[in-house]
Amino acid sequence: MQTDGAKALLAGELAGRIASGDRRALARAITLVESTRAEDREKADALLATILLKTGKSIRIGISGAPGVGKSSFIEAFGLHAISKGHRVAVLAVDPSSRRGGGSILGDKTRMAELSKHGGAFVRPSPSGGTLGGVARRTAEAILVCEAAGFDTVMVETVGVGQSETAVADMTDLFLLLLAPGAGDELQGIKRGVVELADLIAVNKADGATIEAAGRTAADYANAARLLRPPTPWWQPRVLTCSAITGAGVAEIWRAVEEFRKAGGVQSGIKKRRSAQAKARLWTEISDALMASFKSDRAAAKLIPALEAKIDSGAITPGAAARELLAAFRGRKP
Ligand SMILES: Nc1nc2c(ncn2[C@@H]2O[C@H](COP(=O)(O)OP(=O)(O)OP(=O)(O)O)[C@@H](O)[C@H]2O)c(=O)[nH]1
Ligand SMILES: [Mg+2]
Repeated sequence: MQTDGAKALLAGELAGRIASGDRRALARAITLVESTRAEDREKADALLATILLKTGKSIRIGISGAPGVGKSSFIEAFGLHAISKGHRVAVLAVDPSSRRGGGSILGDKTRMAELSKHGGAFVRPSPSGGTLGGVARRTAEAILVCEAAGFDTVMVETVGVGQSETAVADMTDLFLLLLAPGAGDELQGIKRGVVELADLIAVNKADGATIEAAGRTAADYANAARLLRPPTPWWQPRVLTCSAITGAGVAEIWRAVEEFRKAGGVQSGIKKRRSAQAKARLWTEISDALMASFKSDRAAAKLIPALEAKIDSGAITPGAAARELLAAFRGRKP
């Protein structure tokens, strides 16, 4: 059993190596936060506590869309464009589906061939196994680790097959929905409500034989988007077209991201979003572990306001706060 001092020392060393740009340390740290072993969890919490003040400075972009719409190809083009503008790009994937044979991960690797090799990028395939909630929490923490490593742009790809879009929208600043030309959202397998989550909608494959269909699809969605209530009062969702293959429209989407970031900085719009997300995650942590009995425990309930305040001020992760509450709860049991 390691003492707290020894754990802090190890966390400090790993944090230092991450900050200095050590790729292997970054990969190791993400493996640590993804681990479900209790002893790794302690080390991960120590690491996250050490790096927390260095996190939060990136733009977090969630990218979703039906299978085959071109998410990975788009991220390759989009990520390379961002790098050409001087940014450093980390890509994380969330894949809660049962496709664990390695197929999609392998596919993503080959489709992001150039980005994966680029010195300004870090591409991490999805953690395998576990519930969506578990995968989502680990990805949220992996975002923090990437930020501590100096990545100023973090993209989270998820395949739109259920609740995963919501999970990704709940851990990012900007939710970008990719669509294919032609079909309406039901036909594309987009669940009701997902379009309403989007800050940006991009109709991909605006090239070759599908260029006109892409334009029509974008116009249809732009009309629909005007009728929707925007997810936030400070940003009106936009609909654009692009081609991951020719690169058309990619620069415009990046510009829209920059404008979103600017708008979200005014009156702390993005900060408020993150604050709401962090509080939501705190509660997911608790309910996953001990929902029913925990909710009736007064000793734990008393600690909640102070911990939420600490999350707000950036002093603690939602995960670490949840474990503190559970410890207080367990302390009351015989
Ligand atoms: N014409 C055209 N084809 C594209 C474009 N983007 C992607 N594709 C093709 O569409 C197919 C799927 O692309 P992916 O990037 O793997 O799509 P994905 O959404 O990541 O797929 P999953 O991860 O399996 O859900 C591939 O054959 C791509 O070459 C595009 O802009 N134009
Ligand atoms: Mg993909």
